[in-house]
Amino acid sequence: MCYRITNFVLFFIVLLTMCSKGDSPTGPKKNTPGIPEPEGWTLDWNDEFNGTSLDNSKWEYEVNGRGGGNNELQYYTDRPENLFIKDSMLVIQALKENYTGPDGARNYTSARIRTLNKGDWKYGRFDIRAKLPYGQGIWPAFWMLPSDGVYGGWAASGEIDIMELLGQEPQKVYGTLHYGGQYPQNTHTGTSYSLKTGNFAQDFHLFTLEWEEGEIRWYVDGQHYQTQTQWYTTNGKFPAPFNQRFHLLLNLAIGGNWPGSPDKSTIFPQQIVVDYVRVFKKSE
Ligand SMILES: [Ca+2]
Repeated sequence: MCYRITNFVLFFIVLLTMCSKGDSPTGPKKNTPGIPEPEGWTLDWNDEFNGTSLDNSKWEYEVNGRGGGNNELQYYTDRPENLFIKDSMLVIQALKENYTGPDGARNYTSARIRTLNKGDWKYGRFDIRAKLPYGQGIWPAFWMLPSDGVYGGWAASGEIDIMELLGQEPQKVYGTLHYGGQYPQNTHTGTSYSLKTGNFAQDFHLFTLEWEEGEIRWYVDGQHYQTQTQWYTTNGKFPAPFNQRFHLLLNLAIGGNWPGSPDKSTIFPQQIVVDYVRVFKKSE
């Protein structure tokens, strides 16, 4: 009897502990338990990349050789050569190789993934811990596009760039908003953050975007470097277009209008290594 009571009490303690982590012990596990939450924010979605392959319930590959609207040189594939999970890290790998697909022949391959209709958020905090590639013509990006496009074609419905880096300046990252009218009536505003020593290819860094109604903030390693509160769209009132659902994109572009092409100095392969992607909602 005594033994059974002890067991019963133990069972309740275990049950209470499990419940206090926010997951029902029998229900579906939405998030990885034990993820630390920044003050004022509650975990809503995350990928720690603990599996053996990309989680298709969270991500979708974008396979094409169309150049991303920027005359980029890569063919994005869904092959393990270009994207794999290793040591609880997501690796997006750009290769210099001849590759031919339905969109034609390209001299580089890479990968681009998104959370469209699997992870879509209006407001939130987005944390991405990653090590970035380097070299002339190398262009990694963590960014967001509108999931519904209610204000019209790019960039009337907006674009939020959490982090972009040009590999020829591997110590500097950019945070940018694109908005205004549909191309070519669009505009953009943003700024950059530079490391005082070293570069983003040498070690992991935390890239954070905090998006609230009427205000968007950018951080690197918890250091705030930009706030934007002014934008517009020709097809809606402020805070449009940044008052609708957006989804995440991670990609490693090669070449294109902004970075220019790789040259003899560029070393391949190049990798983005992502430790985790975590999305938080403002705590009630
Ligand atoms: Ca991880």
